[in-house]
Amino acid sequence: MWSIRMRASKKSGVRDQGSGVRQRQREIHISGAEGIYDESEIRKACESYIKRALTHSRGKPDEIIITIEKIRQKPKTISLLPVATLKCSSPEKAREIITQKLKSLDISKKAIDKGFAVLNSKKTMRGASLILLKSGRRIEPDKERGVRVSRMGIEKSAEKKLSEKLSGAKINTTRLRRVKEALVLASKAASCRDIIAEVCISDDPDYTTGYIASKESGYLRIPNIKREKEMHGGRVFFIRETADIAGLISYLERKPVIVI
Ligand code: PML
Repeated sequence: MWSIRMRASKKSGVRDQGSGVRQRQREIHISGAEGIYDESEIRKACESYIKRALTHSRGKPDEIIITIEKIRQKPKTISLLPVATLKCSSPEKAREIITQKLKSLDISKKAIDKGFAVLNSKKTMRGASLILLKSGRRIEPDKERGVRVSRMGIEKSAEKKLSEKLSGAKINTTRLRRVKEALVLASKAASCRDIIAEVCISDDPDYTTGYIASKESGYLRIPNIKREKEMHGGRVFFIRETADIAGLISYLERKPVIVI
């Protein structure tokens, strides 16, 4: 089996007033995606990732990186979180729902406020922020990049069953792929003992449904979590204070996991 990962970005340059020479460049995240595939699927998966990178509503990238890597370790098998879609009419209401859920999981106000600051920031990260659930301290080693949840996929028959279930729940075909990918990612994260909850807002300006996920309540989709055309978004994990941080990051980034 092979892990295929794509990330697309563009540089924003700041020019020196006098010389016109580019001084400082910031990488702006455009799009990212990944999965675990059989060798026979590599070409098709790459074509689809390239198309996705070139047609993203966050703009045109000037760099697309595709990594195709053979998985040597036996993947850990996990199950999917249960999915439900909540009723929510505005970002303000979404914030109330999320705050209440996070408080019920014993996550402090300080940590919740830190989470929303990351999710509402204009500086979107390509990975996730890790926030300690009491102190609210951010512990991801690189605050611009964050931690990317990686090396996860879904077994074919499980994917077919999931597609049928989501279609039956009136999630239309244009959303299906996105929901499946986010659900697989959230299920990998929730399988980690020290992750108590996750909140995600898409950084896609055309996509306004987000979610909160936890082992206790599953994957709860939240419509209208942001307004259309807003560019902010991201992903935050609330972490147990006593977590083995290096072990947690290594699990999220490197451990191959397959949903069955
Ligand atoms: C993203 O890929 O932009 C994040 C999607 C989060 C929400 C997916 C859903 O509708 O459940």
